[in-house]
Amino acid sequence: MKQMGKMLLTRPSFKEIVMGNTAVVRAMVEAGTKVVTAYPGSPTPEIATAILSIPKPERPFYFEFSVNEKVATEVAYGAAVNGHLSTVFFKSVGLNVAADTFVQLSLVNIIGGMVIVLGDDPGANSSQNEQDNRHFAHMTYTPVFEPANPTEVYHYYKAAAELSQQQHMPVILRLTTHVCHAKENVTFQTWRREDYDAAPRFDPANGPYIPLTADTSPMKRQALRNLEAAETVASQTGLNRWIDNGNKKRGIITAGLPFLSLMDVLQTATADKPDILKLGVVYPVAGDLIEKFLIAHREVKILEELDNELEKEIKMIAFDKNIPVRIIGKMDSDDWMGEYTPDKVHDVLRKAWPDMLAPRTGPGPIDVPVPDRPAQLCPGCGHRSAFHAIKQALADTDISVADIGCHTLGYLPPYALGQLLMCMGASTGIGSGLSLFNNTRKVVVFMGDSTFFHAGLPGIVNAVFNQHPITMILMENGTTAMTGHQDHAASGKNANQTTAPIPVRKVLEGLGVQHIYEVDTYRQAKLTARVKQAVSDTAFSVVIARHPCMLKFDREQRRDLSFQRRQVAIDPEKCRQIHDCVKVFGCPSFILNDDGQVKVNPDLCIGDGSCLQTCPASAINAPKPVSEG
Ligand SMILES: Cc1ncc(C[n+]2csc(CCOP(=O)(O)OP(=O)(O)O)c2C)c(N)n1
Repeated sequence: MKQMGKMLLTRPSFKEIVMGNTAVVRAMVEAGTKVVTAYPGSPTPEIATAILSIPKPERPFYFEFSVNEKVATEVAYGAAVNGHLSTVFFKSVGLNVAADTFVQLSLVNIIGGMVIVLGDDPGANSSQNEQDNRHFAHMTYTPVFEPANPTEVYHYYKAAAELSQQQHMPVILRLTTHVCHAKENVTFQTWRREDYDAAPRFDPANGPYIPLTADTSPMKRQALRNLEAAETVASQTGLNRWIDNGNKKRGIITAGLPFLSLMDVLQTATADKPDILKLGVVYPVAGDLIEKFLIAHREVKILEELDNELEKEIKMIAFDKNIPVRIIGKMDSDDWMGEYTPDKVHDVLRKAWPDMLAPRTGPGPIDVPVPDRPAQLCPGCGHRSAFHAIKQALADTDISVADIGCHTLGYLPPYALGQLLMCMGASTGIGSGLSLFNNTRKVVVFMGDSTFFHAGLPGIVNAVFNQHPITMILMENGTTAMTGHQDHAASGKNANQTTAPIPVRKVLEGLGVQHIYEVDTYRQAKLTARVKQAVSDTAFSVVIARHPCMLKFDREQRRDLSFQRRQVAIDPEKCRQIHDCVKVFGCPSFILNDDGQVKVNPDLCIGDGSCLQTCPASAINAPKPVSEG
């Protein structure tokens, strides 16, 4: 058993330095969670890594990557109404995909309990936006527990599971990027594997489970009653902490990462430290506790990342209870954005109370100049070879639509393919719209193979059904590359066993796509020819541009001790310093020196040779074995 897997099943209490994403898995084990589902997305993929480190026979719960967040939510819900404590986890924007199911969860009697672990992404480190999913909680009367560090992740998951099991309602454990990835020495409690009665306990009499017409009102009433009960729990739970610094004038109400940053910043306070109310349950808030805190201070600053959800709740309490307190919320647009790092919290607090903190001196960690590290495709990436070839097939005026995945990076120079981007699977629909009233500019859309199954199919069906004459380039690399190589429906493997791959081509044929071309992306001339042909088709056409993810392939090869590394080299005799390898093909393995000579970076080149065809002077020598120094 892998080390991490062993650790996660350790029976006696122990201490270990772990990420929030690992701590939550131990909490799942201890809480008796029986079903866990997910769709990969940063900042949560390491939760799956930790789960998969426990070999399947030892794993105390069922785990799957579902094809998208909505299906993952439905599988977890189905298990929960059958009596099994379940959990679904995904990234912030995943909730948009799951929403059509998620918004009904609070209406139904979830007898087994269900925790929704969300990875929100303040600062949009790896997302299309920095949406604050607390809004969804308010809309659906769903409680939100928000930890600040891995220890809290561990305890809060268990508390969320308990509340969910008690009230039969969904509970959100809201993690953010920092909380997922921060490491801490966490003390874990003992765990005993209990005998589990897995008998299916679904009973329609526990319902109604059909939220329709006359039943929706009583169901909503029940959801509101559950929320009230959750507020009582929120008030009584030890998850809210009042830190008394003896300050009768000033207090701060905060939660999550801002709390940690606040503790850092207050070390340099030049005035009396304010009292702090750190909320662990951020929705519904503990009304009585907040009322007492407001009464005890003349000024209260609300310190929260992203939107002003706490501020609104707290101002309502002050208004309703007629409490004479100055509540300081968001002060300008900067306060609404980004992660609340210590520098940010320093600036936000100084706006409220300039006397409490001296101006920041010197650059903060985020102001320190660092070399640019633009996002780029890996050396040997099949997507690069594809973009290089596809560019030759299109006119400058043609329109290309990107989708979400590693291939999104095609929008960057030197390829500049993908002029619009929205969300997973959206490229085909957007491209279809762009093709209307447009007889002059070809429309090409990109999509990855994981996305194809996740949200790509409806747009394709629509294009076939409504006869939109666009070309889709399906960038098939056999994996969900961008989020760390999770398997998908065409991979031939799921999280638990080998499985028959669902071939993309057959799916397309089944959907009625008439024009399908398949090319290995390393065969650039052929790919260019196929794309030219596809864009001249008058119906919806698909080019399957296939090449395995080379990062995954290369890593797997290197595990073999007899693996011999290979690299290309530039032949200085032949090189005419045209620099297409750097400026047109753009592989990061090539370094352009000041004297115009091109060198190969030995740390980066994987010897795939996809660059050879791009040099007009044929100055790149075929990959040769390199001796390890
Ligand atoms: C709704 C949603 N869920 C998850 C993600 C995280 N995510 C980013 S790209 C991607 C899929 C990438 O796989 P694929 O489409 O095969 O393209 P590849 O990266 O392999 O080129 C995922 C799951 C997201 N951005 N949005």
